[in-house]
Amino acid sequence: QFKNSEKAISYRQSVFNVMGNHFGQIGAVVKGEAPFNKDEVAKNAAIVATLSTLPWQAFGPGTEGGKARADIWSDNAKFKAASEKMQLAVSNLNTAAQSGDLESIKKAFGAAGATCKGCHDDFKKK
Ligand code: ASC
Repeated sequence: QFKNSEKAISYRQSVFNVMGNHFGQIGAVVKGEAPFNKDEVAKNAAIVATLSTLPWQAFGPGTEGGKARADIWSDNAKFKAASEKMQLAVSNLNTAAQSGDLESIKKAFGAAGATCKGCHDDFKKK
């Protein structure tokens, strides 16, 4: 799928970048910095949920580099578990967003953000 490690790194960084943008748009609503528009939040959550499935294929053998820590490859089961936790949390956020209930969205957003941070703490270089 990727011609070389640079392509894989660029792919996964691009996905995380776009994911962070749309997750951040929901965050602004959750923090009261932007008005709550149900349709916008639902759209952003669906984008995040779809994107959350993509980066993992770009962490294959021989694609070390970027801000990825070596633990991703040396403790791949732990990385995979963390990625699955994030995908589940983001899927729950999407469910809440489609319901349009702001309190549920806030809760699910906090839970999803914690899985982003957890994985960064363990697997991302500072
Ligand atoms: C974001 C973003 C992250 C997470 C993380 C949550 O908006 O880009 O990586 O939230 O900061 O703690």
